[in-house]
Amino acid sequence: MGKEALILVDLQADFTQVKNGSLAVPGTDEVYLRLVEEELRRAAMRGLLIFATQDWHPPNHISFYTNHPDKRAFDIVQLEGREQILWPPHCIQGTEGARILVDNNLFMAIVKKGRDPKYDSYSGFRDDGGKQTELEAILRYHQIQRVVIFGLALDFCVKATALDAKDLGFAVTVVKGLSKGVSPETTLEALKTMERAGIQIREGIEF
Ligand code: VGL
Ligand code: ZN
Repeated sequence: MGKEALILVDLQADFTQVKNGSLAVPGTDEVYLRLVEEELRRAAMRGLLIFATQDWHPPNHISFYTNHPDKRAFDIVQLEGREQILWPPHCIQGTEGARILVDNNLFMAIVKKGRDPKYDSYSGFRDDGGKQTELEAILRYHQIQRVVIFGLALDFCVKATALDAKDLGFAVTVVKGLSKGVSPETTLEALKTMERAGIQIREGIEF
């Protein structure tokens, strides 16, 4: 079946209800967090490699509505021809809100994204300006052929990371039961888009 790795996407305080995050995703309660950590521990015990992505924005990041005069949270603007949703400030580098909420030692690497103030980066592989992170190189180094992806948010960063992984030639599974979306409509759309792209959608991790 080829070598497999897990990628946990953006399980950070600002995206969770437990920590009263600025961009809390529905369903991110204590039960969800415990379930994810338990599954990660099981995977680690079986020797699977686990990676994490971490949204890591400077305070002047372009995706924050506060950096656009007269805009409000969730407004949509055009930036260099791309649609950009303006979010509440979140995951600011070196703050509580940016912390990953499970044991950080579970990860072989934590890949930070969204560090360039000028570009957003839903994908763990590259930002909207096309600049790559180190994630692909690390997976190739470990000869990974299949990635199992889950986390937050299913309709944004999980989706973008999964689609890029597929584009890069990895076999991709997204674990729906360990992911949460910002809204039901965009979550349904994301699941359809990913399925059409040849990504497997699973309820749980299969060992
Ligand atoms: C995300 C919105 C803004 C995510 C990151 O992790 O899905 N969503 N930045
Ligand atoms: Zn972000």
